[in-house]
Amino acid sequence: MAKNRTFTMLKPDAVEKGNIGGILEQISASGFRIVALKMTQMTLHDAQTFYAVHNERPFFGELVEFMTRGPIVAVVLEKENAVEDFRILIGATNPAEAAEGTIRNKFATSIAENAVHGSDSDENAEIESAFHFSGRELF
Ligand code: FUP
Repeated sequence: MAKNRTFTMLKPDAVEKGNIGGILEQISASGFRIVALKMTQMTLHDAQTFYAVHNERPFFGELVEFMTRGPIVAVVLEKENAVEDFRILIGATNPAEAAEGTIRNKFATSIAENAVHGSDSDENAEIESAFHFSGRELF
């Protein structure tokens, strides 16, 4: 199977709790290669744009507030079957439903503060990667 890419963010809750190292360690140990990585803080406009697909949902305001309250770590990852395998590695959106040993099971506290993002398709991985990184930042 060909290698492909996915995009993740370690969210403000994960950064606040000092979990950057623990999460990146689990990602690397699971066979993902880091293609790009940066610590940054999303503006209100950034978060509204990144999550535009959810703008009619009741949780949109809280989501945008949460995602802008502190720095995040944006990462592009490469692996065979990257998108699907990364979704398995992070577990269900709600950590109460996330399988034992998944990143959200270990590091998330609620459906809103769920530690990590993971792209849900190859197409969105490309869009989300381009949102945070220029071509020269991808290695
Ligand atoms: P996921 O793809 O697992 O990140 O989940 P979604 O795309 O469905 O949701 C995106 C983000 O919206 C979640 F990471 C957290 C937030 N969210 C809520 O705060 N409440 C909900 O009921 C659903 C999602």
